[in-house]
Amino acid sequence: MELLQDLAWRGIIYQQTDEEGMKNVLNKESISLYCGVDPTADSMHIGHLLPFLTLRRFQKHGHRPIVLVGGATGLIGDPSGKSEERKLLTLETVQDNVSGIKKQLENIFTFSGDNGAVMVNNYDWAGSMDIVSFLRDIGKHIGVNYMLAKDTIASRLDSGISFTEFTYTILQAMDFNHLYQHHNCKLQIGGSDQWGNITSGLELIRKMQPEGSKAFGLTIPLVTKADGTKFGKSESGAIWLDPEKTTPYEFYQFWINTADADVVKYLKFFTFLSHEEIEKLAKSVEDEPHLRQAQKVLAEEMTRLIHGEDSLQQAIKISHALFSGDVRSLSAAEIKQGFKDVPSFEAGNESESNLVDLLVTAKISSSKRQAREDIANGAILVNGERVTDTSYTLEDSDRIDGQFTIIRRGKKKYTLIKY
Ligand code: 545
Repeated sequence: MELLQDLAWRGIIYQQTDEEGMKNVLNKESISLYCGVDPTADSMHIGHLLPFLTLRRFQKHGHRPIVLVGGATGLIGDPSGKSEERKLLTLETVQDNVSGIKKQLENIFTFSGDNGAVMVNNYDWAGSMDIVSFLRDIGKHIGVNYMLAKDTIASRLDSGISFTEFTYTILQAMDFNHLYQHHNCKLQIGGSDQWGNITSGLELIRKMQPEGSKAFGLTIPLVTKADGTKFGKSESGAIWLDPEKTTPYEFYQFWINTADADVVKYLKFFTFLSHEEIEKLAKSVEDEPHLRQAQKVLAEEMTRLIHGEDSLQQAIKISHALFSGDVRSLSAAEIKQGFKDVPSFEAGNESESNLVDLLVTAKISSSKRQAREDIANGAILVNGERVTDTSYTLEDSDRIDGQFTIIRRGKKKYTLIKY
């Protein structure tokens, strides 16, 4: 199926500058296209992912993706979607962030082969530009009226916007013009908040490039949830791509917990499954929602894409162990991931300890009497096994990998004992 038809089927196109023109170009040639990200954080989260996955769809159809990291624009700050002036980041912070984000993007693309992806940093051309050249060669082509009409600028005129942020859109325009000229880049894509910046680029290309030059812009819709809450957040905050910030297990769980009302849309947006596969899963959501087949496939595809096969298998293993209660099969590393948000207790290093005492000091049971009652009632599980002996003492063999004992009280209340 044609690329643009596929994108439309998936609901990935929000706005396009020239639909017919774009179609004609894609029908006859392989193009280069780009999407940028500013290193304003040390990791991307899943809210940033969609435009880059869309670049990859173009790559699968033979086009060349250019991934731009905004080493220069990150020092300025995009006013798009922000109701207040941003705080400037230091040069050092931005540089640190650049390396983290580059690594994440490198995982998503293939950089070798005929249409291998290219990574660029706008600091390489914008960082050393002098102010006189900027004002003479670039600024002269962009009308202030034109800029004031942009939503992202107009919406800030009352609350205030510095000249720095006001100028941001010209920097992004310069990038598009630079990539057009040096990489024959004909298309920029981005989230719907990037429309103003993308069209600034087209304006600059029109003014600076030879007559007949033609480039395009395409934006992607904001990902929404059927229940109206914000996409991409769990109770513990954003879902980051960095496994240190969001473990692969948490990442997997996030997708597993997708509502039936959203799951087909996310399969279309985020996965590279075929239409037939997605339609089959859609039917399964209708006919046998309790199986959560679509959620499982979504979680698998996404975790494999971002964290790789090994981390996916670990995430599945942790999920099964937590579901069945058979936590003994987990390694210390898996326990660390799976029990990240579970209350924990640092035990002293004595080699044996009385279970009743431990239940009280770790605040699992409210008193010794309660602890004995809990044990006798069969409410206490040590590493997944019920202990009903009130005189039980924990031994070295109760420490998984010498590091952890998992105590469960009742159906779900886990406490992680750390040594
Ligand atoms: C800079 C120079 C260019 C082209 C693009 C840019 C970046 C662009 C921008 N994009 C957003 C962004 O967020 C911060 C991420 C922190 C790790 O600000 N001006 O950098 C987001 N973008 C992805 C999508 C977006 C957008 O990275 O486009 O819409 C979110 O979905 O907000 O020459």
